[in-house]
Amino acid sequence: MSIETIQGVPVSRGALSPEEQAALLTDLRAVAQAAPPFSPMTGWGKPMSVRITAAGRFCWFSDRRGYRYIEAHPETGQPFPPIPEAALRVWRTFETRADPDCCLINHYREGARMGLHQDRDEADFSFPVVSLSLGDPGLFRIGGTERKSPTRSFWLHSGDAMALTGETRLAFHGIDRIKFGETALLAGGGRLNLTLRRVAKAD
Ligand code: MD6
Ligand code: FE
Repeated sequence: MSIETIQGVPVSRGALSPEEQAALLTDLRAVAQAAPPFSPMTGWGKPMSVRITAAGRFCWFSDRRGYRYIEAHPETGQPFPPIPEAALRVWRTFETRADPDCCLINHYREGARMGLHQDRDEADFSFPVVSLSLGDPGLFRIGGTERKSPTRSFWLHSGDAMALTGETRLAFHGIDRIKFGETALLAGGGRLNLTLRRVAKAD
């Protein structure tokens, strides 16, 4: 697996082959069965346009009280299923000190987007956040550590992995739009993004 630098971000294009993507998708369907995707509320009381669920110990959650990591599904009360092996393999190409304890799964349907945000509720910023894209292309925007910092963008395609690490670990980033219906990976179209991270301090 080769890692190139695109706009200052380490990216592994085609980190998963089409066959590996299809196999991972089967695992992700099982995750979604056990832990049904939901649309968290934003701070303004509007549901987010992406639907999310998770694998691993932690899941990101948001409601009118703010956002936080949770360890039980908000509807079923059950713990989240284990992180699929293929996702762990991708993480290990970027970070070998410890495995992630959270794999957020974002599902973008037609018109869904993700506003500029920082991921900064994890215990140890020396660990990266690793992202893996599946399905329709997404236009990823990244800036600096201030919301007003200048930004640059590049497309993430199915099977691409990348990491926010070092200088970019706390950079603002988001997804402006997806090219809905460009791939047939997901029945019904759309994009899945997995973000792998360590929420708790590694022992
Ligand atoms: C997405 N990604 O690609 C949203 N966060 O759908 C993220 O929010 C993200 O790609 C941290 C690190 C990498 C990411
Ligand atoms: Fe993020």
